Amino acid sequence: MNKNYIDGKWVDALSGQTFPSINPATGSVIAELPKSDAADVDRAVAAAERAFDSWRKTPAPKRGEILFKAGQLLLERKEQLARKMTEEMGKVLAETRGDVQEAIDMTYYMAGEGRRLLGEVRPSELQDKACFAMRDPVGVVAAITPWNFPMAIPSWKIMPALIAGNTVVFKPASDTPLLGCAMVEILEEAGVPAGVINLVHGSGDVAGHALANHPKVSLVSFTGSTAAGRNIAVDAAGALKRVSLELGGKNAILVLEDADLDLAVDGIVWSAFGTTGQRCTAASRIIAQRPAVEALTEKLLARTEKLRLGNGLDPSTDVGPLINQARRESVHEYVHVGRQEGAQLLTGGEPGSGAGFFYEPTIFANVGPEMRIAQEEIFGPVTAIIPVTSLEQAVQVNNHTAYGLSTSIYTHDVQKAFRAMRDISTGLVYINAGTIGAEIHFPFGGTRGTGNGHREGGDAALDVFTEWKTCYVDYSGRLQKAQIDV
Ligand code: UN1
Repeated sequence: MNKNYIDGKWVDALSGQTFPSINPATGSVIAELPKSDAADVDRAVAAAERAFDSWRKTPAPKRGEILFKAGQLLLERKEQLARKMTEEMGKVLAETRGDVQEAIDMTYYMAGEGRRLLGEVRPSELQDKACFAMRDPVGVVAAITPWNFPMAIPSWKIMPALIAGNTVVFKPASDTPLLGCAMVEILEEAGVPAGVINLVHGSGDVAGHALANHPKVSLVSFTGSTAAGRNIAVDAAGALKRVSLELGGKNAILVLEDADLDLAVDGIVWSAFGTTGQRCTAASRIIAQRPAVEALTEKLLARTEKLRLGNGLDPSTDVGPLINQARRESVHEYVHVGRQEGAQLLTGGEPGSGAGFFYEPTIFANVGPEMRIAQEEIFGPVTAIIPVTSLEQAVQVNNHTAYGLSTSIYTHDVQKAFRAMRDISTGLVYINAGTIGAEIHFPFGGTRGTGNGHREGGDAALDVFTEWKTCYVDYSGRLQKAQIDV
């Protein structure tokens, strides 16, 4: 259903307006979706608010059974969802299958939490008194998600929110609305009651803004650009609204002189050009120790020049298109900036041919750590080789950006690997693997401008979607006073 989903019904925007979903590999319109505004958001939030009391009282294991069913439906439809995702978002089929798999994993994982949702039990300092802390849902959750992981990232937000007893208003990216519909159809079919999950399509500026600012929304969980995240945080501060932000990255792969260069090149190609560089975990910097630079560059260049651009549905394609024309212009602008800064363009640097929003995999060499292409998130298939002399310098350069999501280091030296793990200041660290490929049952997120201190995935997600309630039960039958000397 290419519509909004509010209070268990598929509906158009109240204004009757629509916007197109476009296949980025062909430029053609594949669907029209409701262009929602504050009035639609109001209805969705009201439905979520009404549904909250009965959902929070539904036993968590029962909520888990519904999520388990949703996981099964995702699994059954994995192939068809992956194809639809390639059509709407552009990345190659192997990756869209992975995206759906990540949603399956998260859904099953959170279904299991229905029989756990661990709290804390500790002894009381007083006799005949019990103390424990349990997790309460926060209320109506706004899930505002990006287009680069159209099923996986919504699942990171919606599944922990639902298992914890929250109700949700979901605003998927306006570039990937059909996958948002598919996710909600599955939740509906799995038995999520009316009002518990609601879907509102539209732009971030109008629908997203209205949702994030709605006074009845208790928590905003947002993944997207740092600029948009900052605005959400500023707006939410006045209302003391809970906000969980997952924002940009400027991730690096550190290649030390002793590294297995073929293995490193595998990791670089996958992390820099997979998803056409459109991951917040993408490797847009290669910080290489000088003795390794020449051989690494040669091998990387040879591999990169073999990559085939094309429609992600074609099995021979390695790299799909960028999501839209605006992104392509922005990537091209960064290539221009890199040239002006004096970096050496080794390969790529041009839009691909055809009607889609293709861009050639691009490598810059001799990049200085302070250049804009080494500091700013490009979100495209562009990576920059930065030569350094030592591990210490590599770590220092790595840590010195406005972001702090993911770092990888290639070395066989266990001492260096452990020093790097100690000193790298990003939320994710990989040893002898690229910067992408986080698993859903561990904390995911980053330091500095990558977020606001929260993590998705694992138990950490539950800390975002619940609030602690501590209960003290005095069964002594007399007044007992904590902390007071008798
Ligand atoms: C993102 O790019 O926003 O580790 C998320 C990874 C994926 C998730 C990426 N599992 O790259």
